Parts: sequence; structure tokens; C-alpha cells
Amino acid sequence: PSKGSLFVTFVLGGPGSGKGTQCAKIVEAFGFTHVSAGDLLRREIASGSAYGSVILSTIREGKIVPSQVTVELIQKEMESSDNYKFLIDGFPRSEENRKAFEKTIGAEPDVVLFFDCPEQEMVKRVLNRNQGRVDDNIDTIKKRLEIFDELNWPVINYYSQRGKLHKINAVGTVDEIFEKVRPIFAPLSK
Ligand code: UP5
Ligand code: MG
Repeated sequence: PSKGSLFVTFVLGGPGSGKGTQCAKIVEAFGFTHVSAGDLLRREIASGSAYGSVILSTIREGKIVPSQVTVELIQKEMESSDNYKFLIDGFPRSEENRKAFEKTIGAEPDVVLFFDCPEQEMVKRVLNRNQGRVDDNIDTIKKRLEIFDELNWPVINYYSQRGKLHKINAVGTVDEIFEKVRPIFAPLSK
């Protein structure tokens, strides 16, 4: 798709805040293409790519993979889709991530969702997930939360100042939360 017609949504929130779960609902209702940065990185590890071992150790430590690597994976994924509506899930996690995306993709998000969730609820959800993720253990979760707290807020503030931020209380059932998300996209038809 041409850059002018892109509709990009960034989906932000701490570990276990429900980004992936809500993205699936948004895809179903509004026909977005879901691009999860974390899933792309995990796929890269599984594929045995040259970056795989660096990505794996970074994720194990709850740290952030260099922007260049992540942005390249996101770019490839966007280019391989015919869609123009994208949900970029779990990215940008830092100001550096944000700037790298803008520079490489040459686009800004139209909408930024922020799932605001108390820490103890996030920890509970992640520990209950049980999908074998290498970072779903209490030690890594603590590190993920620390990094999130340190680097996410400047990104949130940036988009808040630009009037793009939609902060959503992420406590409640999946459907209750989606009913708060739906009106944001209602102007877009599927
Ligand atoms: N659940 C969901 N909604 C619920 C609700 N309303 N009530 C009760 N339970 C609910 O949900 C988590 C769990 O909670 C699930 O079991 C779900 O059923 C349940 P999910 O939707 O998976 O939450 P999500 O926010 O997607 O949590 P996730 O763990 O995926 O978030 P992270 O941001 O931690 O993970 P991500 O995959 O994005 O990144 C992983 C790592 O990759 C990062 O720590 C980092 O090391 C690396 N990374 C980068 O370096 N750069 C990037 O750009 C992206 C990732
Ligand atoms: Mg996720």
C-alpha cells in the first residue's frame, strides 16, 4: 500500500495487559492486520536466523531488542500484506523505537491505544498464561515491568501531547474492555 493510505495503530501496555487479546478482537471487528512485534521476534528465534540468539537472550532478560532489528521485521511484515490497516502490537517500547519506526517506515500512527493495567494484575495474567514463553517466569516478569516503567512513559506522553492517545482501563472481562475499544474504531468500516 502507498504510505498515504496507511492506517497505523500502535497498541501499547505492559506485559500481560491484554494487547494481543484485544488485537484479535479488533482484527475480527474492523479488519486490521495484526503485527505483533514480540511474535515476529519469537518467529525469528524459531527460524534459526543469525539474530536469533541475541534476540533470545534479550527477551530472557526482559530487555529491548535493538530498534533496527525490530523495525526491519515490522517493515517486512507490513510490505507482505495487501491491507492498509495495521495494528502494531507491543511496539514502540521506547522513544528510540518510536523514532526508528518513523524514520524507516516514514509514517506516524493514526491511533495509539494504551492498555492501562495494575502491576499485580499483569503479573497474575502472565503467570497464568502457560504457553511456554521463555519470559513468563517471575524473575523475567519483574525485569519486563521495570523496563516498561522506565521506557514506556515518554512514548505515552509523546502521543498524549499529539492527541493520539486512547488510554483504556484494562481491568475487566475481555468483552468489557473491547466495548471501550470499539468506539475508537467505529468510524472505520470493515
Ligand atoms: N487475559 C487477557 N485479557 C484478559 C482479561 N481482560 N482478563 C483476564 N485475563 C486476560 O494477555 C495475557 C494473558 O492474560 C493471556 O493469558 C490472556 O488470555 C489473559 P495477552 O493478551 O497475551 O497480553 P499482552 O499484553 O499481549 O502480553 P504480552 O506478555 O504478550 O506482552 P509483552 O509486551 O510483555 O510481550 P511481547 O510479546 O510484546 O514482548 C515480549 C518481549 O519481546 C519483550 O519483553 C522484549 O524483550 C521483546 N520485544 C522487543 O524487544 N521489542 C519489541 O518491539 C517487542 C518485544
Ligand atoms: Mg502479546
